[in-house]
Amino acid sequence: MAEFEEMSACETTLEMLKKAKEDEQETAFDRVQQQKGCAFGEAGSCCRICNMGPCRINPKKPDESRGVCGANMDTIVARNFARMVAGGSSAHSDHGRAVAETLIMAAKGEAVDYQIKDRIKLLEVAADLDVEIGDREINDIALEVGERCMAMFGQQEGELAFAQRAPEKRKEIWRNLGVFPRGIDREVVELMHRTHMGVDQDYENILVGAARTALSDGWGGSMIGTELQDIMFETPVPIEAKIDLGVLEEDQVNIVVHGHEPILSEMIVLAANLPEMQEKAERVGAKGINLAGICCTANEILTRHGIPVAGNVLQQEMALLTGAVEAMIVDVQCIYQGIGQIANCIHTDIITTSPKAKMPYAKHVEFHEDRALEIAKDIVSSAIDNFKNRGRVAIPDKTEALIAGFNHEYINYMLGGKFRASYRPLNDAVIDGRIRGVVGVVGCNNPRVKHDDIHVRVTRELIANGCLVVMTGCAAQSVAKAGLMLPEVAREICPQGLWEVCEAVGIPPVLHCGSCVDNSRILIACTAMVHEGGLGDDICELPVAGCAPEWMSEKAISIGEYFVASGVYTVFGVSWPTLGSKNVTEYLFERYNDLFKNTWDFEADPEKMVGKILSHIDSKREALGISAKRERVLYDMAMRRELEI
Ligand code: SF4
Ligand code: MSK
Repeated sequence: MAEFEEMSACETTLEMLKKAKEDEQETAFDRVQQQKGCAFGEAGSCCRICNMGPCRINPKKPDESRGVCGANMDTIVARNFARMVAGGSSAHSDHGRAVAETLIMAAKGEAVDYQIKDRIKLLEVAADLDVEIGDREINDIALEVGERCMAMFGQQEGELAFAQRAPEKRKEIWRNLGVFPRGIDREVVELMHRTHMGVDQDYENILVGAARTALSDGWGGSMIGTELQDIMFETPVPIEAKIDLGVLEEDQVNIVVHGHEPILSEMIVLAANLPEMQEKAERVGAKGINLAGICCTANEILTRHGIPVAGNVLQQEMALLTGAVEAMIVDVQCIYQGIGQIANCIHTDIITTSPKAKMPYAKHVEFHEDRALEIAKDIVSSAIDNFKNRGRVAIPDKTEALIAGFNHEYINYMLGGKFRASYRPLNDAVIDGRIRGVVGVVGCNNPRVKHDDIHVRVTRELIANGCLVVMTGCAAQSVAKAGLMLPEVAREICPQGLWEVCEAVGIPPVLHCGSCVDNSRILIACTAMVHEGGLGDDICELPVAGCAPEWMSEKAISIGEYFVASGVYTVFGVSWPTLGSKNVTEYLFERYNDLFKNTWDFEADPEKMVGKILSHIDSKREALGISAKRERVLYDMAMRRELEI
């Protein structure tokens, strides 16, 4: 095992890596050894956007050469970075668009398997979009909300409606810089145009443009995804569940959903629970149907239904290697082509469902919202039929419990109560030093670093230093597997102030807030902290930070960029894609501060990453005049009433 131990901090992953070797199966952990990387690509200094190239500039001698067109290192690096933002933004936003389309179909009665489950959220969103409520039918309101959201994609002028939710000072910054996002598609298209051969060749201008596109993701596409998913599938509330490969069941039909859009996975949940499907499973000799998730679609059905999570992105191949998965149903994003190769050697069916995402060695069953449940039943039924084809099964005997499903609405409720919903107690706990700061730890796994290890080390260190941590994506799953998403962890690891807050409210010190599009929930929570008062007038003044210690996806770069442009200091690990250009890197790491009042940063070492985050948080506390630990004041009812006035 020794050679494997450097690859992952996750016990079940190590177990399956050993099995992969015995079975002569290849995984991402093997392929990363074969792919040694390229110095030009790593520095961001390789350009292949026109056929005069590819052109490469030596990062060690950046001034000695240029591309055939004359593009210098700064232009090439900035264009590559901006194109990552455009790619990430387009993925989140196309997800948001699919959700808006489904809401419209549901409201029109054309997708009868979907309903409006969270009416309160619908009315809140309607109010933000200036949709008339009055005594209109709920479906009429939903239709107009869906159409307004859909219009945000094609909007050509004006300011994106959801971005109006940001603090006033932040919006002024965006207006003054000319980066207030217009339409979502427009921003992505414009950034692709600007970074086309022979267009924008001023690296500063390219990087300001990248911020506008990223903002159209965070305050646009991703936020549409999150809000409309809550409306159709309910806003999550804390729920207990299990995580890790041990959630797969030897005596049941195992179906794993993987990808991102809950439009599909919600229907699989429904279909798998139908009595007719359970009976069919029993007829083939199984004790039932066991549904589990991988990656962000797992987070969606975890936070709404408590469906167990088999693992994060680097465990998709591990789940198949158990030999216990009858079907892995995928839609879009983060799906390794490698799963097809493994599935080709075992009984598992990989079922692709989106016309946008097909792959070799997979069955394609196209998903259509107007026949959603019928198609989901067909898929579940075919998985049951596949149970008889199982070979040898080896499921790791390990799961971990977690509490998931936190978000702005629940923070508001749990801290303030149903009738006095408020961020006041959170802000007060930050002001009096019981909570040192709030840190978002988000993003993917990347086999170039030890799987899960950096997430867990960074998060553990942050809570040990009094920070409340909010998490999404695969990062959240890493930390949940390590047992840090349980309330009792607070007293074991956190300083007294933080554990007292956690125990008083009954929350873990690490809050699972959902999937990648749900990073928009963190923007809303930061804005609510500003609006509550006492912590400055803008997000950049809050003692908060963001990090993605094991990132790999373009989506992570888009998320980081919209966090920074929204005023959140953000540190990435693994490696940084602009190091070929000193100017571009300085612009993002230093001069963004003049523009957005906070910056990007890079730090691969987990201890140093935590050090940077804590010193940033402490500097913000200092600037707010709250660096000295204050006396704890216990509010009585009279004081609470006074606060409400
Ligand atoms: Fe080379 Fe310029 Fe073409 Fe890029 S755009 S490949 S630097 S010639
Ligand atoms: S799924 S984007 S690996 S977090 Fe959202 Fe995980 Fe990263 Fe995909």
